[in-house]
Amino acid sequence: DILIVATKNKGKLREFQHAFEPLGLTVKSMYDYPELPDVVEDGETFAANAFKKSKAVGDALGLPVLADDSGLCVDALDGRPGVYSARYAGEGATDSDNNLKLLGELEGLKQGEDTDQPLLSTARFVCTLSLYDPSTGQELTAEGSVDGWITSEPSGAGGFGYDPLFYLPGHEKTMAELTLTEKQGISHRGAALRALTEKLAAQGGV
Ligand code: ITT
Ligand code: NA
Repeated sequence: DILIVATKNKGKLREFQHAFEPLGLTVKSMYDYPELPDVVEDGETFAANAFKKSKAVGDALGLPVLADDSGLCVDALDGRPGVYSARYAGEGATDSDNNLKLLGELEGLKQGEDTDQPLLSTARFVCTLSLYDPSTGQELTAEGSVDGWITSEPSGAGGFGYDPLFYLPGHEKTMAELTLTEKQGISHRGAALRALTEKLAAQGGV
């Protein structure tokens, strides 16, 4: 069986493959459907953007589609970058551009404070999943989050996006220092996937 995930993000894709391939599902992404146009993500919430993606791709293919909208909410920045996490440093920004932008903003706030303190602000990763079935028009959603700190000392080569800057005090590691299996056990995406699986089981399958 296949599972279509409406994503072009290779880091997300690796995590979905890691979660679903042991269950015998082949994960397809937008790289398998290059003819489909990009979905405009102009929603104000993760849930709105996740549904825009699952619905546009599900309707275009006539098959059930899973979409993920996620991001980083930093307390010292009143929740930014939030739904703008992918393009925080501008349209076409790389993960490294976004990480530099985040450190720049937080270092800017720190002036006059304890400048040796590497933990700059509390933060949380949020993930909303949307599973849409065009044959019934039904949508299932699930959300997950994980709390941590933004550190001025990036570390780790795993994960993607803001993971090297996201410090988990309970593990004394950044998210980028975790294996895929460890990250799945802790992360916003892992939590959202478990919540979605429970909802699916409760209603007896897709
Ligand atoms: P798709 O829409 O194609 O899925 P995207 O990267 O544009 O890919 P989003 O709009 O959901 O996806 O943006 C999410 C951004 O939030 C992502 O680019 C990362 O910068 C960040 N992010 C989300 N999950 C993350 C994670 O597990 N670790 C680190 N950063 C993450
Ligand atoms: Na988005």
